[in-house]
Amino acid sequence: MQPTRSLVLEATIFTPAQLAVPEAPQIALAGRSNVGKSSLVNCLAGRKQLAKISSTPGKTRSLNFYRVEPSGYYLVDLPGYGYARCAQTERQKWAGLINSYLDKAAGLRAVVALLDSRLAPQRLDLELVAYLRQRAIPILAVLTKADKINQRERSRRQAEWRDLLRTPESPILFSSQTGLGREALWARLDSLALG
Ligand SMILES: Nc1nc2c(ncn2[C@@H]2O[C@H](COP(=O)(O)OP(=O)(O)OP(=O)(O)O)[C@@H](O)[C@H]2O)c(=O)[nH]1
Ligand SMILES: [Mg+2]
Repeated sequence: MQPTRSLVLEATIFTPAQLAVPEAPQIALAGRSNVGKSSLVNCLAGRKQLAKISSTPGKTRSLNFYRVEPSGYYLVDLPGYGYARCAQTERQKWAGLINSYLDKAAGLRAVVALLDSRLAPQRLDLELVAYLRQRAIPILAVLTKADKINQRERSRRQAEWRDLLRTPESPILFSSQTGLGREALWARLDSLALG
């Protein structure tokens, strides 16, 4: 039987000054704006409105702490980066918030890198991977919006990312629309956070 889990939004943070990082294990979610991060959180939670979704990219400007019940670890939704129309000052604010989180997050076990399965690896994705590597943070790759592509494209994209990440493990194919990959992702999150 599949375990029941729920997500409880515990804190929403807009500035480094507001940031109090819990001691419990944490897994952060990162990805380009519009990649489907909020939809993935809602899909994991089995709730439509937990994380706000909009058709306007760059909606999530805050850092959101979701407590996983009953295990007690956290999923931390990092603000989407690289929104084209976002001003330089906004980008600096983004970097400031993320950096201060990563500096304080002693319990951080991994970052889930959300990658759009429809697109070839983007410059910003590669920058994220390089950044996490540099900080020696384990990466779990998840290919979003997999309902939009066929099986052949899925396999090709997985292989592409395996090569880029130099890991034997394939990225998880995920769709918030169909629930594809939901249980596989929960199992990986549990094992990274608790294992
Ligand atoms: N077909 C399909 N569309 C999706 C999926 N996930 C997200 N979308 C759509 O992609 C758009 C962006 O989704 P969000 O979940 O808001 O993306 P986000 O990464 O949180 O975006 P920001 O917070 O704005 O940076 C929305 O129009 C979603 O409906 C998916 O699995 N399949
Ligand atoms: Mg969002």
